[in-house]
This record gives sequence, C-alpha cells and structure tokens, in this order.
Amino acid sequence: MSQPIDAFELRDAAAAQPAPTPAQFRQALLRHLQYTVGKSPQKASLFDWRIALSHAVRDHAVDPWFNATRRTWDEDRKRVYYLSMEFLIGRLLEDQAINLGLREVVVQVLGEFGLSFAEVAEGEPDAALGNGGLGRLAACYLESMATMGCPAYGYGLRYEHGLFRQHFENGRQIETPENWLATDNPWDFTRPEVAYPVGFGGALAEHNGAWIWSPGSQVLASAHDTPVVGYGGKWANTLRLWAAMPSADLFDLNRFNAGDFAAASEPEALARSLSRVLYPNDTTDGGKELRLSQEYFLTSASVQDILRRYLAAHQDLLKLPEFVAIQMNDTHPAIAGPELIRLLVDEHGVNFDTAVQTVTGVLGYTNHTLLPEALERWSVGLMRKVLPRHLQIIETLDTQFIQLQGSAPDPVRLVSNDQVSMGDLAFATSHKVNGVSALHTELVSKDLFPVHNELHPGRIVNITNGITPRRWLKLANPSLATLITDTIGAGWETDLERLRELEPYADDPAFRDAFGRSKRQAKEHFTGWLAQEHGIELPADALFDAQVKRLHEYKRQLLNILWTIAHWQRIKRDPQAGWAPRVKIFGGKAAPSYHMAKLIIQLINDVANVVNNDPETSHLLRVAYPPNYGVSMAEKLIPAADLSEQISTAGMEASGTGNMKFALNGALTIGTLDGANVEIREHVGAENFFLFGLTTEQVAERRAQPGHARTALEASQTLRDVLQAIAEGVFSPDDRHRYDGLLDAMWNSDWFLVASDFEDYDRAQSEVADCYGDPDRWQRMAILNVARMGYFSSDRSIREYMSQIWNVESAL
Ligand code: CBF
Repeated sequence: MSQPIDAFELRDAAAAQPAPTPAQFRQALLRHLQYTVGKSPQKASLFDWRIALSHAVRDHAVDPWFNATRRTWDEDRKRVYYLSMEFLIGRLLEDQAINLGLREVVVQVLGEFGLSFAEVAEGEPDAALGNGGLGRLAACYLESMATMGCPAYGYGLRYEHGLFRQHFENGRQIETPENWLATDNPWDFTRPEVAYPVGFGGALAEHNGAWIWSPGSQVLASAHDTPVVGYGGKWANTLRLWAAMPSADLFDLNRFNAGDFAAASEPEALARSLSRVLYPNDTTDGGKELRLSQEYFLTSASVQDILRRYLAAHQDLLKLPEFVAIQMNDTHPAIAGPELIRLLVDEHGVNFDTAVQTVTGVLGYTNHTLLPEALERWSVGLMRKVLPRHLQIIETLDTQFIQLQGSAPDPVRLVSNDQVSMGDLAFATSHKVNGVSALHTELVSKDLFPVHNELHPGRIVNITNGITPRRWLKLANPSLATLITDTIGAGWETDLERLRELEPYADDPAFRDAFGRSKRQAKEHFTGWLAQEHGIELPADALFDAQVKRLHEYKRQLLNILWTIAHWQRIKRDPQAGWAPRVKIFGGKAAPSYHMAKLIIQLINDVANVVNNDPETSHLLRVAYPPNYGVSMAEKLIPAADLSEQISTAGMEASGTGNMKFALNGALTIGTLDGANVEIREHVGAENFFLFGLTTEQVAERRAQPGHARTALEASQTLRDVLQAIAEGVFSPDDRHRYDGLLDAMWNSDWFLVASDFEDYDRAQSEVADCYGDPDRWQRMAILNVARMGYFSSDRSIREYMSQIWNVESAL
C-alpha cells in the first residue's frame, strides 16, 4: 500500500544536509563506487570515479530539491515555467559541487586517491542541448532562478544527439553526431510514470458547436528530471526534459513475426525521432515538419504537465495567471498559446474569449532576434497537416486581431501569404513581450512590432540579458575568483554589484600585479589544455584576442580575419616595428547548410595555415581555431582572453552574452554599438572600451547607398591589398578560386558592411595595440571592467523577470 507523502520524513529547508566532513564524503563516494558503479577503487577508471562522484554530489541536491518542491506545494506558490527548445548546460559536476558548497571537500577526497577534480570532471560530456546564446541563456537563467528561490521548472527536449561535433578537414568544417547519452547520465531522474500523449495530424469534427480533434498519430512524452541547485544549496528547481517514446500500439508485432523487421519498427523509429536531434537553428530548409512537430511535442507535454499540477491544487482554471507564469524562450514554443486555448476550450469547456484572456495572463514571450530568417513562419499547409485544430484557433485569433486594428487599410496579420507568423502569434497571446538588451528592445518596438506596440502600450519591456557569475567567474576562473574574494571578501557570488569594491584597487600597483598574475594563470591553464587536447601551442605572453560564437555573417568573423591578414602584411613589410605579439583565437560552429559561414571558417583555417608557418612572423602573430567550441571550452578560453571581439553589424546582435562573460573576466572589448555592448560600454566606461563602427541608423543609411561596398573598398588600400592576396590564392594555393564568391560579395553587396567598418576597426585595433603596450594602463582598464560588470549578473535579469513579467516572489 502506498504511503501518504506526509508520512515521509523530509528534512525542512532550514535543516538541509550539513556539509559533509571529508571522512563522510569519502564514505559516500566509496559507497557509490561500489554499489552504484560496481567497481573497487583499485579497478576504477576515471569514468567510474566520475559517475560515483556525480552520484555522491547529486545526493546532496536531493534534500533542497524535495524541500523546495514541498514548500511550493504547501505554500501554494506561483510557479514559473520556462519553455525552451534549447538548454546549453555544458557540464554539471563542478557546477553542482560549487553550488552545494562541496568543491573543497571533493578536491580533498579525490586527492586522497591520487586524483584531481579537474581530471575527473574533464570526462563529463557537455550537455550541448542548444546552438548558442539563446540556449546558454536558458541554462544561466535556470541556475539564477534556483539561486534566487524562484519556484520554477525548465521544460525542454532530451535530444539524444545535441549540437553536432565539429572537426576540420583541410580547413573545412565537418559535422559528426554528438552522443552525450552514449554512456551514462548520472544527473537524470527518469520518470516513466510521467508520460503524456501528444497528438499530430488527423481530423476535426464539429459536434454541438464544439470542435473535436482526433489526432492521426500519437507519441508519448516521457519525463526526465534534473535538479538545478542554486548557489548555497538553499533552493532547487527542476529541469524536466521530454523524451519521445512510441505509444505501445506503434510496434507492429504481426509484421515483425512475418519477418518484416524494419517495417515493423518504422513507426516506432519515427516517433522517437522527435527527440533524436537538436536542430541547428540557422537551417532554413528541410525537416520543417519535424521541427514544428518537435516544438509542439515540447509545448504540449509541458502544458499538460502544468495543467495537471495546477488542477491538483485548484479548480478554477480562470485563476491560472495567479499561480502560473509560462515564459516562451523565443517563438519556438509559441504554439503554447493555441494549445492552452485548445485545452481550456475543448477539454474544459471555457468560453473562447475568456480562454484567450486567461492564456494571455499566463504567457510571456522573449524575443531574441530581429533577423527575418530566424523569426519563424510556418506554412498554413504544414500547420493544417500537423496541427489542424491549432490552425483553426490561430485563424480565429487572427480575425480578432484584425478587428482590433479597426479600419487599418493594411492590418498586421497572424496569418498572411499562406504563412503563420509565430512572432505575431506569440505577441498576441502574451501579456508581456521582452527584448534582451536596451537597443534590441527599442528596435523590437519600433521595427518589428510597431503595430502591436501601439495597440498594447506597455506590453513590451526590456530585460537585458545576464550571465551567472557562479559558472562564468567562480567556476571558470578560479584564480581571479580567489583574488576577488581575498580582496573584497565572499558574497559577490550572489551580489555581483559588490565587485564595485574593486574599483579603488585599479590604482594599486600590488593589486594590478596580482590581477596580471591571475590572468597569466588562466592563460597557462588554457594553453596547457589546448596543447594537450588539440596539439596547438600558443605563447602565453602574447595578447590573446578572441572571437568565439556561432559563425554568422552578421557577427563578422570575416572582418576579424581580413584585419588579421592586413596585420600580417604589415608585420611582413616592417618586422622590426615593435609589434606586440598577438594570438587571434577563433571558436564556433556554422550551421551545416550555411555555405558562406562555412567558407569563412575555411578562410580562417587557410589563413592560420599560412600565418602560423611563416617564420618571419609566427613569433608575432598566430591564428588558432580549436575545433568544437562549446561551453566547457568557453570556460577555459574566456578567462584567458585579453581582448573580446564583439564586432557585429550594428542593429543585428540582439544582445550577446559572450560579451558579458569576457568583460567579467577582465578582457577589454573591441566592439560596435550593438546589442548589450551599448550597455556594457555605459557600465564599464567609454574610456575602457574600444568602440568602432557605424551605428544602427548609419547602417540603414549606408545600406541604402548604391555601390557602398565598392566605395568603401576604393577608400581602403589596406583592405584592397587583403582582398588581392586572397584573390591571388596566397591562402589557397591549391585552389585560387576558392574564395571568389566571398570576394564577389565583398565588392558588390556587402550586406554586413565589412568594408564600410574596416578602416574604423583598423583604427580601434591600433588603439588596442598602443594600450596593450602600456601594461599599467591595460591592467587598470581590465580591473575596471571586472569591477563594473555587476549589472550583468543573471540574478539581476531574473529579478526583473520576476517583478516585471512573472509577478512571482522569492521563496527565500
Ligand atoms: O538572448 C540570448 C541570445 O540569443 C541569440 O543567440 C539568438 O539565438 N537569437 C542572439 O543571437 C543573441 O544576441 C542573444 O544574446
């Protein structure tokens, strides 16, 4: 007989497990090694130790997790549900150990077995369930919500294969499947009992004025939970990832018995494909149906789970907004509006207009991009095929939206040109819509949603992105974190504005030295890893100039590599001119179908090949492009950087968060007035930031000038020399036409204004060089960057979401 839950003896939050002594932790570790992994210390491999250690650490997450869950129920608290197709989590072991206050004890106990924590942790595969900034933001926000005591769930998909692995062959990007679940995922709590059917396709029928949807096929969404512990272990939330499972009737036993094994398993395989792979978000064609189905799968399972939890404690569905806040991370889960309306209307008998009002009170939508190709639009035909009832609801919402616009001659539509605009749909079904930096939000209001904005003044709010200082400073940069704690004491981890206390030390030579030493340590850590992992040797005393992010033309890795060529040509012309040694570091993946981005990768590698092997210059300039950039590489690379390249075409990067991670770790930024760069510059001080480039308004004007590319090129001898060298095959002697397409775009279109911004970028780069030649000045600027980055903590962002959008209070 099952026991009532209250009969279990649960510790309460105040009495969360005390920190274990080394002896206790050793005991727990050995117990897991023996009874969970089935190995003795003598026979255990690093893998075995990692799994045992993860379980020993995870045990400490369970009490705060249970307590937080129980308190939320007992106190009938409002919960936040963060729906995201991406969670770029990276590794969890060290992160959890830090948040649970276990890092020191782990280091000590592993040391007793002759093991280092770093070595054990290095074996953990990155959970790469995301493409880039949007997914990493979701992971930072989950951690911050737990730290702030905000009762929350993250909902995502448990992709079997996360973001593809990248390697280079002859400089070209090659993609292979990623396999993070191939061995064991010790963080997973499998919940086979939590499974929801998700329907697709089928037919609609009207019965007594109500619509009945009979899906043509069904897939089960089965839950896997990971506890997400906040810093200090006071609160923990749940990341619930859905895995697609075939419903029992999908396996055709008769066909199997008749020997048709493949056909018998096909429907099953199709069902599983819903959580098989993460889609690279830049891909524009192919697999559209699968992608839409994945989005619906995530959304429907999550919404069913949310309603089930709500109805376990409440009856009145109209009170949903008092207890439930759902945040849609971009448009990917934007089908949440129609899905919730469908459930309220079709399954709970709520009147349509009331359902719309209720749903709008619950939903919030974060816009992360203005790029038209990333603002999802689904064809009406596809929508009708996959989600016929939802299409019908969207069409009704569209009619209502047109009516709201009165006599507007050309009203904005949710459905137009045979396409459903998911951005407009998300806006229309949310009570708040937020941009992710001040500039971005302004552009969202002015350029993307001007009509919505006029109809619903105040619905758009800005919440500038943030990053968690636990992962991006304490974990990633132990030497700097220790220096900070030694200087201003602990507490900055949860109150990042306290870094301001470092400001006076910018003028203290002893502190500047210590700061320089900590940067040196981070560089050595990174170069040591790079040499061991990738066989790339770099001089740690050079200026580390880094651009790491997804490959995209608007991010302008091209501008960076073209300048690198110009720099190389100058060194060759005058090798004795006192150049500061520089290492240009690139990292990032291109979407597999994005031809131009892949060509830029190849160019970077081709340039690296020539420059690194040039005996005249290789002591002054190196280009490094370690493959397969991801969260755990970022954790090593970012602390080592001196210069952070944030050089997107103004108006195109919604926010950026890499820019924040670099500045927090004492790298100076060379950047445009784009995304959060604008606010970073305001915070750290214009004099501590290398600004260049056209502004958003100037970008629009320049683009409107016919022949602007040619005009800009004609004005820059330096850039023409660079393009000439590429055209002559200096970097591609085996194929001098390799870059013809790229050169043609440079001369004739240059949509991303690489040529227009080149000269000013060059000027800013010489300022960088001058400044780096004055170490005291550089160090001072770097310290001030660290000291003034407190605003960019994701705790601040989450606090703003809680008060401005979710209307939810901290439980702590
Ligand atoms: O808001 C988080 C990030 O999202 C993106 O990565 C995205 O995928 N839309 C943007 O490109 C970033 O600017 C932004 O920081």
